[in-house]
Amino acid sequence: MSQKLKGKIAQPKKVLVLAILACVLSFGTAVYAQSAKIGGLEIENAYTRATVPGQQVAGGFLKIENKGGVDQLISASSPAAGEVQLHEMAMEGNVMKMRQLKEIPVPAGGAVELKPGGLHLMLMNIKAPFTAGDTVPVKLKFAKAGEVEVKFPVNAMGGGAMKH
Ligand SMILES: [Cu+2]
Repeated sequence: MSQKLKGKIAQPKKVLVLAILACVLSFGTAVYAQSAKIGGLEIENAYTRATVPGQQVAGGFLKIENKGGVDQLISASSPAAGEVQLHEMAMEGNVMKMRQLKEIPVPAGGAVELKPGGLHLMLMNIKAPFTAGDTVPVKLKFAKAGEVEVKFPVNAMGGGAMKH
């Protein structure tokens, strides 16, 4: 990923995190369980985005912190989607392209962030539109730590999330 692209992404991401935080605070605790733990792994700031009718795919974003040894995210699934793929978005020349990955490495004692414009989950063939305020359960499978279900809050599209 080019430095130029990184710079562009950094700012909106901060705003988005604040928007999610605002949602969590105003809606209480139970519904917006956006973090989870398994073994030495901590999943944080998981979210997806509202879709429009007819939209077949949605991105899933999260941060994985690893206090243990090296691991790999090897698959994901959700009852809300026909299939969940591991994707990477990167510039090829001046064209933004997505490609499917077999696994996403989680470095020992480090972290990996799935975020717009980079690594992400791709929820394919979603069964019903995602509505802001809903949550989408996604099961993540790690090579060593095993499986964990994370509830992804659905963020409003664009600036809509800010109204909370
Ligand atoms: Cu994708």
